[in-house]
Amino acid sequence: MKGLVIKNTGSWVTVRLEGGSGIVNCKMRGVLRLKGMRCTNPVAVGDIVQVEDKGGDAPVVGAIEPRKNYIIRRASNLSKEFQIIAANLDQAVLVATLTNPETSTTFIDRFLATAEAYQVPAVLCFNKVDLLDNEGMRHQLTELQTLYRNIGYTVILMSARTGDGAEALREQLSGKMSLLSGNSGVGKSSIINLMVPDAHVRVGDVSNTHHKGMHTTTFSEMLDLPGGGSIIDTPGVKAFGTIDFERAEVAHYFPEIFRISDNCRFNNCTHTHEPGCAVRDAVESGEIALSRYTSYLSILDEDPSNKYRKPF
Ligand SMILES: Nc1nc2c(ncn2[C@@H]2O[C@H](COP(=O)(O)OP(=O)(O)OP(=O)(O)O)[C@@H](O)[C@H]2O)c(=O)[nH]1
Ligand SMILES: [Mg+2]
Ligand SMILES: [Zn+2]
Repeated sequence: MKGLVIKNTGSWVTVRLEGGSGIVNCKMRGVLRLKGMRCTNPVAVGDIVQVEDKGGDAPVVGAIEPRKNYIIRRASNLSKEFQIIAANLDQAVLVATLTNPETSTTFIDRFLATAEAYQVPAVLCFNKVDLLDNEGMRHQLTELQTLYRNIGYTVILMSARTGDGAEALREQLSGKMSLLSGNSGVGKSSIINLMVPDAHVRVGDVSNTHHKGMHTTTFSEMLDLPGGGSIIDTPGVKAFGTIDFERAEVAHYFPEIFRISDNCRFNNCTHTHEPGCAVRDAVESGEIALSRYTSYLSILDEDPSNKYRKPF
């Protein structure tokens, strides 16, 4: 039997069988642990898998069909473990907030670079715009919106609380398989509940003292949108460690840096110290945002022992 993985709790995988033959909870089989790969979840939501029912206490997940694409992250800069966030996506939506919690531009850029590397179209969704109660913050949001739109990304501004801007997101999601990712507490589950009225997924608080989320969502789950398409809720992540980036490739995943690097004197320029570097000139003149260049450097600086070749 073949089916689509719609939920993964770690110990159990929920599969929707092909041809409307129902939903089954499956166990993972040990051999699916990838050899030599410290992957915390060999099967991800969005995977197409074979389900084998050999009459044990529960069916097991057998083979995984080759993936069209996936989004992957390392748990932190130091961790050697990685996690496939979701597979077979039409787009990856990063939910970010300027406050309660504050999403760092490094986090945003690492996510976007990963989406570029794995060829998943990325959308940036700034939630909680209702909390931007002063001119300074609204200005900051406008700047970020302009920055990312100019690079070429779709940027949506919204509030899951007031419903402002939700229509733009609804249109963006329509008919597609989308992942929602982001820090804990940015409102991923709140957005799901807005987009899928009968979803009733659990929503948590943001702590008053640290303005951080409480890691309310603990497993990934796919929900169907009323107008067609589906959306994947995921647990909030603290950091977005990149995987499988060769030093020379990193610039390819920052579209505006890559465009300008054509004009660098050396064609193997890393844009760190070389003379005649058009990228550093563009950072100086403000044509490339310093925040983007800083994120670029932060990926270059990652521990090379954390590099893996694409495992799949
Ligand atoms: N003011 C405001 N609060 C929001 C908005 N969206 C969500 N919240 C609140 O933010 C808190 C966290 O929301 P969740 O939807 O649980 O966030 P999450 O991203 O799913 O968090 P994790 O599951 O922990 O990753 C809740 O108290 C929500 O009510 C918004 O647009 N504006
Ligand atoms: Mg959640
Ligand atoms: Zn250069």
